Amino acid sequence: MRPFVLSIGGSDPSGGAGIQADLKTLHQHGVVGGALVTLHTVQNSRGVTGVEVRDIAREIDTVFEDGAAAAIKTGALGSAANVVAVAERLHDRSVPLVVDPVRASTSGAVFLDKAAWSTLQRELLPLATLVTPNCREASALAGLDVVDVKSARRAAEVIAEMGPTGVLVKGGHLEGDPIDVLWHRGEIIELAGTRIAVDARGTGCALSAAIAASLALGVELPEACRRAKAWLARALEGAVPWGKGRSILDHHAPVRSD
Ligand code: PXL
Repeated sequence: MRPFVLSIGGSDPSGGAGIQADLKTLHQHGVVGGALVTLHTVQNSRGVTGVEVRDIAREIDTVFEDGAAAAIKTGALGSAANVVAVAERLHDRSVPLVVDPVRASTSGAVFLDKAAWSTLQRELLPLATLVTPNCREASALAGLDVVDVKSARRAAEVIAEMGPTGVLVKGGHLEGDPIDVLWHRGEIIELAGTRIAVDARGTGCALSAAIAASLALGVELPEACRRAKAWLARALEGAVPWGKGRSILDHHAPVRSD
């Protein structure tokens, strides 16, 4: 039976990021996706121009009183209350939890204010199987500037002290070919990639959803990260230039286990 994976995040009506990207990614990876909307964005390929946050506590309860998830992924949570609502209900660490610590859109719309960001750091990160910050988010979490692989490694170690089982500092915003740094159970693994010169939205959403899908299917964390990164490269290569701004990933890109 296909496992159920729940994405908890924001809605992007134009289909590039957020729960829409997650659902397509989950489906492509062969799991059954569910999606719980924390906030609505007003958004197109050129950026986010509005954010409307919702309360999600009752919706999480209603989903989980009925059935279980084999993995959970969080994206933009919108408020400290939503962070707490998730943390209070996900303290069962036997279910893999992938936390994409989304703080703001590339275009600058804020999804978590300063207080909510601290709440996420304090309440949710210790519960995570994996947290997937980009360089900016890793810098904010670790309190140091992530500018190269060396500082990314250091940031991963500092974030690991907050309690997650794994930390993936994504190197997409660094110079040169993107090297992601994975800290897992005390070990650091560098995941090398080739830069693909495509400007697409929702790469972090798709990567973390792909990892959550693999974890739900029983793949070990380092291998889940490797497969997700390789799939994301193919999704970038086939990205669809829709609208006047940044492209939409090819969520139909083939998933491979080699
Ligand atoms: O890529 C981060 C992100 C996550 N979730 C939603 C978004 C964005 C970026 O714009 O809109 C809903």
